Amino acid sequence: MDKFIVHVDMDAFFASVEQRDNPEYRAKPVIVGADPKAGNGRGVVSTCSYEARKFGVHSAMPISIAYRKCPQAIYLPVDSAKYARVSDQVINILNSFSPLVEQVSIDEAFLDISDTYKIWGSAYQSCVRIKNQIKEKTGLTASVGLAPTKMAAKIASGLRKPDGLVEVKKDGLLEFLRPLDVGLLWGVGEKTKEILNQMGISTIGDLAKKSQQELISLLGKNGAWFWQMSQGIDESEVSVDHEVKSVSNEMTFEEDTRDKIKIEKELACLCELVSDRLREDKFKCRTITLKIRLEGFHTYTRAITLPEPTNFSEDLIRAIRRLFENFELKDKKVRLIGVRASNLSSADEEFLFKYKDEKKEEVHKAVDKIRKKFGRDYISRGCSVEPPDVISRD
Ligand code: TTP
Ligand code: MG
Repeated sequence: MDKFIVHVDMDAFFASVEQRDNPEYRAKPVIVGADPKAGNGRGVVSTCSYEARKFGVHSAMPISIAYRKCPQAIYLPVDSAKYARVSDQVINILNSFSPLVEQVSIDEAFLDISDTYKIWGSAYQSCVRIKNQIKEKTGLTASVGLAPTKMAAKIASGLRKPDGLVEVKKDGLLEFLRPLDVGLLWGVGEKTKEILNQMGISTIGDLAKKSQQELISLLGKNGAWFWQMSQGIDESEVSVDHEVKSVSNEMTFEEDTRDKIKIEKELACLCELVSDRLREDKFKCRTITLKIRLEGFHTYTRAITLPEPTNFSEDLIRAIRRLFENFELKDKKVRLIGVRASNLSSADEEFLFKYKDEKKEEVHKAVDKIRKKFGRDYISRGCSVEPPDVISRD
């Protein structure tokens, strides 16, 4: 049976919601993110309207640079609760087109409409309907890609933004992929792209001409995967239970700092936040990652994998301390720090023959109860006195 996969991506999502709600912002450059403080602000752009993109502003750009490029823009703070409500509305609409909907971010989802498209005539017509319903019910535009594979659908939705609809037919899949930049393939990051470019491979078509063996010897086991992708082979399914893969929190210092005690204290706070969230969602983690952004914007990550899964803050703190101690600051100041817990497993599973620290569990349960009742600042660990100002979580 032929597969019809749809990828939906809302256009300039946060900024479009703001333009919808404030007609005076429409057709103007709107930048949603940190406060620019007349060019001295810290933090980054979350997103911006297409009008602002013309000035070279984009997501994740430091807000101070965005201000330099487009001082006349309308700067707005992130209203996460509002965007989450709109996101739920969009997902509800998508659920009415197929039971197989996989939300991949706040404004993006895959649908498998292979079994349901006939209700609306054709797969293409189903996509037209999806776009129309989103427009009618939320007042916003979405870009949609329709293809026989997830990867092609995702690429297709990005090609004619905003308000795009691109269909890739099964027998046109290779032709569609051939001229595209090789960097669009899933898993090809900047480094791999550079290696490939050096070999004279700049398009997916160039890659498709190589043999699988050649790519494996060049890129290791990933080579096989890239080869498959370049041949249009992508059997990944739209998975309904989208798993949470990691829990993380990060914060930016008001002022760059090289004060190690201060940094360690904030790291401990972040570990507490992450471990609270793990326990709340009934997860344990094995891998803990430290993220450090230094002045000048170089960002580094260091990870450690523990022998046993945990969601105790003290285990996270111990691991992060070790990573931080071994990280050479080289006298540079730190701008941002983050803690990520990944390699998650369910905390509900009974590890029958494994070590289980019941005393610790009791303490953590008690702390969770107190925090639920009186707020999370009511009780904290000695090494993390002030909770940090958290700027992002995922
Ligand atoms: P995207 O879909 O990547 O971007 P977008 O919807 O703003 O624009 P596009 O038309 O290109 O799809 O991200 C969705 C939302 O997620 C975006 O509106 C804001 C938020 N976001 C961040 O907060 N930080 C980021 O670095 C990115 C990429 C997105
Ligand atoms: Mg989007």
